[in-house]
Amino acid sequence: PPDMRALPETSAAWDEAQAIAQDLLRTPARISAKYFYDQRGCELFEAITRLPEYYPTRTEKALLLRRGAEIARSVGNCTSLIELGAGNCEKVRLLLPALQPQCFVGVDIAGDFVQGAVDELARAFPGLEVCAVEADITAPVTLPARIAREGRLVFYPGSSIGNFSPAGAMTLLRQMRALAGEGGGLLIGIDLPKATAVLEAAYDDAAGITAEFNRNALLHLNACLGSDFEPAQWEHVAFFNHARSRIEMHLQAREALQVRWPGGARAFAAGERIHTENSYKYPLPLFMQMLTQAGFKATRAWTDDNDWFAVIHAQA
Ligand code: AVI
Repeated sequence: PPDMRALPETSAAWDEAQAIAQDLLRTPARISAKYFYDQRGCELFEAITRLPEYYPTRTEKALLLRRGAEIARSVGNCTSLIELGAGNCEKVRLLLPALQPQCFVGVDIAGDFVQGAVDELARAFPGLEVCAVEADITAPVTLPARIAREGRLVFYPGSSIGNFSPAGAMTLLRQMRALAGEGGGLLIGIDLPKATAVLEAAYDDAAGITAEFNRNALLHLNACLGSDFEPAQWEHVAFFNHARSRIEMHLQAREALQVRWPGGARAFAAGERIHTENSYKYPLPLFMQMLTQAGFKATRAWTDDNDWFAVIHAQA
């Protein structure tokens, strides 16, 4: 029987549990991609970024380093650099020497974590003012009043924009345009379409880390919902959906099974799937159009020699 001690204790936790249950009861069932990122999930994602098959992180880092001077020239005056989903603030270290902003603002849903990271950044870059803002970047972000309106560069690396639906991505781009303000800009990393084998290997690595990352969402759900998912009963499935230009990740039931939680249950047939993530791969010209539609003006893009990944500067 489900463990009733796992019943949510606060009304926010109760609402969250309701939303999770609703998604599990859909056909096909789905889990919001945000459930990947509990403590273990963040560790697994870091391990993914170091996998030989997962090219985006190292390709983007190499681009930021190699093109730093050109990026800085394109950006011009940068008073404050504002990173969305800053996490450990690792990537911005590559940009700071070239951009030389007065101030760095790290925005992340994990407030304590990003505070620690910006403090460390301040030690590594004496003279740099730093500020941590705890916020969910999918809603409009408000910065402390002391962050100047002029000369803002919003930084959104990692091709995380690809994990939103195209409509969600447009909403986010418009919010970034508002945050950057008149005369500001956006520096964003996007993953590009490429050979299916390269894409699929990046999301189904030989060491099985991405599979573990995918299955870990079930353990996170057990913690939030009090459900009794058995990760071993689920197979990791990742493929490129050509028609929608996206990697899809699913969890597929290895056998007929039932999942229970306080107040609900769902039966899964053998082979039935739960959709856990999309990762859109926008062709560069299409993404440039999206930026224009979101209200950005001139855009400049840098890609690696394989044209696998792009870093784009768009003026607000
Ligand atoms: C965070 N995000 C950009 C990753 C991606 O590539 O879509 C998440 C990920 N999922 C599986 N591997 C990595």
